Amino acid sequence: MASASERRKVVRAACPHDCPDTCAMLVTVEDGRAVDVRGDPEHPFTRGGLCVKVNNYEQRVYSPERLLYPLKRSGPKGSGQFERIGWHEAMDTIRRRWTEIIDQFGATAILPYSYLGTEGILNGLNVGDAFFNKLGATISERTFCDSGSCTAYFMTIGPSPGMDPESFKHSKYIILWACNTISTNLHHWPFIAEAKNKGAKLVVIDPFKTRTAREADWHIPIRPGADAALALGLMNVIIGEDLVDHDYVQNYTTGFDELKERVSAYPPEMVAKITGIPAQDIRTLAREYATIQPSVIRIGVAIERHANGGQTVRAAACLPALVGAWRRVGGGMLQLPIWAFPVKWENLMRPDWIKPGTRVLNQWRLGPALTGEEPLDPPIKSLFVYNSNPAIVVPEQEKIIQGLKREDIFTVVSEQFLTDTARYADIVLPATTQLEQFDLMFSWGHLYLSLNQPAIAPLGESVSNTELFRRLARTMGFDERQWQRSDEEMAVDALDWANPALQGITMDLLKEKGWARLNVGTPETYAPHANGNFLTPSGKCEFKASMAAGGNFVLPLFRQGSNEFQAGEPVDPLPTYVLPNESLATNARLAAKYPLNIISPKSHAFLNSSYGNLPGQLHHAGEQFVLVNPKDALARNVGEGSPVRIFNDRGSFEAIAKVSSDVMPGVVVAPLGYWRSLSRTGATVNALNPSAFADLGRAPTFSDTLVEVAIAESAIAAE
Ligand SMILES: Nc1nc2c(c(=O)[nH]1)N[C@H]1C(S)=C(S)[C@@H](COP(=O)(O)OP(=O)(O)OC[C@H]3O[C@@H](n4cnc5c(=O)[nH]c(N)nc54)[C@H](O)[C@@H]3O)O[C@H]1N2
Ligand SMILES: Nc1nc2c(c(=O)[nH]1)N[C@H]1C(S)=C(S)[C@@H](COP(=O)(O)OP(=O)(O)OC[C@H]3O[C@@H](n4cnc5c(=O)[nH]c(N)nc54)[C@H](O)[C@@H]3O)O[C@H]1N2
Ligand SMILES: [Mo]
Repeated sequence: MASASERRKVVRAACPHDCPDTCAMLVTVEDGRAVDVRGDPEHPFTRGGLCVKVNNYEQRVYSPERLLYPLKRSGPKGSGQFERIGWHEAMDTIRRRWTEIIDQFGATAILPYSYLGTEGILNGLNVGDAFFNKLGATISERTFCDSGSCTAYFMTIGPSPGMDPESFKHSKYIILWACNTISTNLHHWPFIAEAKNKGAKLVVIDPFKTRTAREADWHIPIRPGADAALALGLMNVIIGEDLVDHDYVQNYTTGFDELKERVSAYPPEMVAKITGIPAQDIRTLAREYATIQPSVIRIGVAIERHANGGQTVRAAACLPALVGAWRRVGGGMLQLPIWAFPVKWENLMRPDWIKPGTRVLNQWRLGPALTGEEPLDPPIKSLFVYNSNPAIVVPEQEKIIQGLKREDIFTVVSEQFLTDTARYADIVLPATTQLEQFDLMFSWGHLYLSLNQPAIAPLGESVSNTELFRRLARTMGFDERQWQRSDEEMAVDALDWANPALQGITMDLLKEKGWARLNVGTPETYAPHANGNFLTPSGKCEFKASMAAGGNFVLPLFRQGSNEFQAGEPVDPLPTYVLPNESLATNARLAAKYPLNIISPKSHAFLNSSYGNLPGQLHHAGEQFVLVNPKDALARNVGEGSPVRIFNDRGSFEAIAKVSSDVMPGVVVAPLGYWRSLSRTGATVNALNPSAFADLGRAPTFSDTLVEVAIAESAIAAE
């Protein structure tokens, strides 16, 4: 008989989600079944906490809705009718269909589509790249998240981790800019709260009074997309009132004189008109930010989501150098500390296998690409989706659904659940959850490397993504070493173990402890740019960006190693403000028809669209809703709880109105993540969003969307 310790064990794991926190988890397993998932109290950043999504992760794992076997479609696309098949038949069908397509149209007729359903280094962003590069498929340019911000940040500061998130406890002035920390980066909050308790001032800049904004000393509502104007206005005051750290600027920056001239065009009175923030508040914010040191700016991902998103990050990234905030621990800027992790991305992606001239398709264009609206030669004949749910997270939702319905597109989806995308698949392949797989985890919100060890055996016939691509490679006759390695061998190959950041960290240590802090100094000492050392071409913080001369670009990480600058897309080398694509000033006719600006931030209870089908999180989130300011509600006869239709020329969806002055007039808020199949009219917020690119890094423009709100017809009919 097995002893009690054999029957019951605690396994060290790490949260798989695309979230900055990458929590250390402890999984209790009894008789091969995970009975409890909790945070590891010893982890210095996540400190034993999880969140409303992952507290009961075992319910996700054992959900009766989990996909456990390969399926083939047995009804019309989208009907959700499938029948169980074996892996052999699934792989055989894929091989047959792909071979036909490749013979007739060439391999670029196959479009892989993925993002960060799991964030693991092995099973995450790049897990399929080597396979699809070998196959010669179209390259998916994945600019889902922070791509514009990264381009801008690289141009200004370079691939620096920036400030240690834990050093926020030493900050005296904290600006959370388009970032809802308490919902989207919860484990960072205690460090901010500690600073606040020691007297630091917390400022939140957001059109909407979020959970985080409620806790701030000062919430500054701003019109969506106006942030660059604010940053330029702050610099106007800082330079005009001589609050500049001249010594820092002289030694560690480039382009001050040009910046000075540029910002002279943004006096507070003018910026007030653009942003909706009173001129006096702009002056106060500039003075406090410049003089209360160390000050820090934390930018959220949402800051990039409009026509001017990249230049907004450029402008914000100039501020800390201008006032010398980088000099002290607790000062500077936090974007993504991911750049501290020495991952050998090329080893995962194998860009060396990309055939010259292979077509690249940006992921925001999925709808037009599938419907044929975007002329493609060859057209897309097969779609292979893993780690993503494009039917919900990608704009122009109606076009995506139309495209997914096409009988002539062979669609395969690897998933844990029958998502709104998977419903349209010809073949569905079951994927493991984090408790059933091995992975190594970076973080984009702290400086700890984690190891996720499998706690239980895969459920049903589900397989990890690494195993999925081993099987596909075998099916297609690829026999390179790439697919003959075990997960652990892959992990060894995935990191640059000789890099100083990994000094003292070994696989054995990770196995024993679960995680290790990168060797980059401590939160008490880490001040990466106290003496400049920026990672730009000049080694300085480039107010005037030398990289702008090459044009717009997307980081190699998001487009698999080919980092050509995009000729013909000139970039202003100085931070600048340009009008949103959709606004009164840019298109008065559009604004007359659709006067409200919709924003679609993250839901507190979902993780993008993950958990949007699970009862606990659905209960927490409530029915799909839209927040409307009382003035806008009154003008439309909309009351609290009214069913409303939110619409523009691209589409519409229905939701329950919540009337609240938490949102500024002229703006409505509809959180991301609700499922179409569980919504009132089979549509969610991305039915309204455009697939237009922002100015840098081909980032999305979710916050640059005009709509109108009206009482839903169903509600009128019921009266
Ligand atoms: N609970 C939860 N946590 C998550 C996620 C989730 O879905 N749910 N998703 C994860 C992922 S993938 C990401 S990228 C991060 C994102 O996390 P955040 O960076 O916090 O992004 P959002 O929640 O989308 O938006 C943050 C805030 O920006 C505001 N905002 C929108 N447009 C503008 C604008 O133009 N200007 C300004 N100043 N503010 C604006 C919104 O009102 C919102 O409150 O969260 C991660 N964590
Ligand atoms: N309107 C609007 N749209 C947005 C955003 C917004 O704020 N507003 N945010 C954007 C941002 S920042 C992001 S990051 C994207 C996120 O977009 P996605 O990365 O597509 O995020 P999810 O919706 O969570 O879909 C991930 C899917 O992967 C599945 N999955 C999880 N683990 C595995 C695995 O191991 N294997 C396989 N095969 N599948 C797995 C999950 O079940 C889930 O269905 O959305 C973007 N879209
Ligand atoms: Mo994201």
